[in-house]
Amino acid sequence: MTPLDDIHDPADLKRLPRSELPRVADELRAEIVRVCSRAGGHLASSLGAVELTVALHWLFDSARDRFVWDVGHQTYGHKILTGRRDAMPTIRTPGGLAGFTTSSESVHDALTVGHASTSVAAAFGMALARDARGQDHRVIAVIGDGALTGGMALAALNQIGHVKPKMTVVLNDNEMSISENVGALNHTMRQLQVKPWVQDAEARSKRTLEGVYAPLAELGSRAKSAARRFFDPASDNPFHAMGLRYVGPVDGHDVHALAYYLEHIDRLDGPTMLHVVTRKGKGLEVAEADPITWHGASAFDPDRPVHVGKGYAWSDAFGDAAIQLADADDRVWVLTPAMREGSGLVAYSKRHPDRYLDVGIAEDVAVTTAAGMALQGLKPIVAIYSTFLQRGFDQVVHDVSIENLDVTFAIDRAGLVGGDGATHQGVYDLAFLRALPNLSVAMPRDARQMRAMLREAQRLGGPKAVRWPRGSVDVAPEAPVDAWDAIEWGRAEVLKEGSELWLLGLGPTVGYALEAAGDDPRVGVVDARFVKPLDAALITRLARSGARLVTVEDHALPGGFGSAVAELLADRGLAVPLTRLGIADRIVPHGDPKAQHEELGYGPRALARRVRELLDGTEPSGADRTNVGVGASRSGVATHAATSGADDRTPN
Ligand code: HTL
Ligand code: MG
Repeated sequence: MTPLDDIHDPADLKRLPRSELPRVADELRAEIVRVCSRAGGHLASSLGAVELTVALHWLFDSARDRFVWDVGHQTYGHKILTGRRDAMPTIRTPGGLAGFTTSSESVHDALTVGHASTSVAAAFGMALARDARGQDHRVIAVIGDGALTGGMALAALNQIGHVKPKMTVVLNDNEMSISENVGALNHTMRQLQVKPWVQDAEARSKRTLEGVYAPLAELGSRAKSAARRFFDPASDNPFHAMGLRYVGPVDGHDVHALAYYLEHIDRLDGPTMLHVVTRKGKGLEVAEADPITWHGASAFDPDRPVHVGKGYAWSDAFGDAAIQLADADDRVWVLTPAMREGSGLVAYSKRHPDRYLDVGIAEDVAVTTAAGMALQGLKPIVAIYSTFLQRGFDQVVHDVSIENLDVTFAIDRAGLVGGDGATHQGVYDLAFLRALPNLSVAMPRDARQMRAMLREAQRLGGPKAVRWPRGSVDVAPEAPVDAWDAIEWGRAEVLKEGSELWLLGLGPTVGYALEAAGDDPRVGVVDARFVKPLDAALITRLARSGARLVTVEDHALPGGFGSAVAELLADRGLAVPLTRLGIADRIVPHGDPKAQHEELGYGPRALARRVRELLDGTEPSGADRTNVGVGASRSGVATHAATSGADDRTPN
């Protein structure tokens, strides 16, 4: 029987004596490794936050106090301690626990989250609401050093330091984002860490042990001077300069020290930042040695942990294409908002370190920096996930589209993304990009087409977006840029002729359409390739033939590819039967994308059924058939069965 076996609720933890906390932490760490070895997941971040998690839950009450975890990917320990231990093996799998904190999953999850840098503003709002409503609960944001590079986090701190509500911001500083953290503040945090307090780790933890609960005045003189440094309001401290009380740095793996300082801070008024130094991957040798690889793990053998590679992905195809584009033209730059690995840019960053820029978790900065570069004659490529481009939308409108600048957006993870779930689905970019003047949007169906589109985007200039899904792709045969396929911008491709019904696919749904069409001579298949500009001539010709049109997209229906086709038909007065398949107006939770495509009605099998119904006239007329029976239950958990492939479950 371990201490953890007796913890079914945080109240059980609170009953344990302080001396038991290190044992709980060790057991919690082992449990996280066990869970991730079977289910995969955000292993390294969760391991680094174990002591912090134990200290917070031992002291405070997450059902009432608000723990606001940034990103929510470091919360496996939090989930285990808050009654979800038995469900942990299902994490990130269809119908199982979400990978991030999710308010509908537990009263202990204050916020549904997945994108970085939101915790501080959300916690600020909660603190203001508490005060406005005369409540007295605690509000504690926990933000990583990576997430702190986001403008929203910094802007929120700036407000907190001005308004000064009582709240604690724990800065969990492990010197890592997914890759090495970047930015000037990152260097400043290193300097803060060099304080003697941190250098003298062993003596410190002994001292802290002796000093826990003792009021500061009762501490020995050495501890007192250390404590003075600790609460040092030095004006060169950036957080103090923003109006927060700064405490730290504290060894984030010393659970007694954490409990001591958290409790002490709790007695103070106003906002306090507690700077906690942790090690990403703490306690699992391979993860400590290589926290980048182990940021997100697939299932592994806990006795011999080896990271399983993913094969050749769309991101790799992009990275290879980017290298060649930059080889061929020294005006090419690639910018990433903290997603070097996920965007396939490791090799590029080594090959062209002087034309590579990681701006931190700051998508807005990536887009507007690219705009500045383009204004001055460079040809920047912004490599960005669809879901994170949402953070840079205004910048795309205001700084790129209006100026009609030569910025190429290389949009990864377009479509449903699997285990990361609702917060990370890349299913809105067509809708928000399609509205923008000057900007056009393409989606390839294979790696050759992808690189052809990227080259053409750069050659034509202007704002151009090329988007592709998560997952594996064929390897395009190596060829110099000049020998890449030609592609006519805005031209769709007829892949199969048909007489009665045309399936118009985009990216991955082109393959679905071909599969569903089989060799039925009545069913034609078009690879649309461009959502903007649409191939109006081709679509008009198909519409005039009297055949039914069916658009198929892995994207939200409102504003998506099908909407673009519907607008074209309406604008040209073409009254033709049109069926739009895609994601209706709903949130899609984590799951296996291929299974979800079927349930949403546009996977190959569902599509084949639908085509038969449409051709046979058995389609129920007038009924809204979009996405029947699919989607999230109130808990945000998928209702469908598990058929997931490991690849889609690997976290970002
Ligand atoms: N951009 C935005 C707006 N949100 C997210 N979540 C990402 C990108 C991708 N992302 C993560 S976790 C992470 C990034 C960049 C690194 C966070 O570093 P931090 O925490 O220092 O805050 P650490 O991992 O414990 O060191 C996910 O999508 C999960
Ligand atoms: Mg970090």
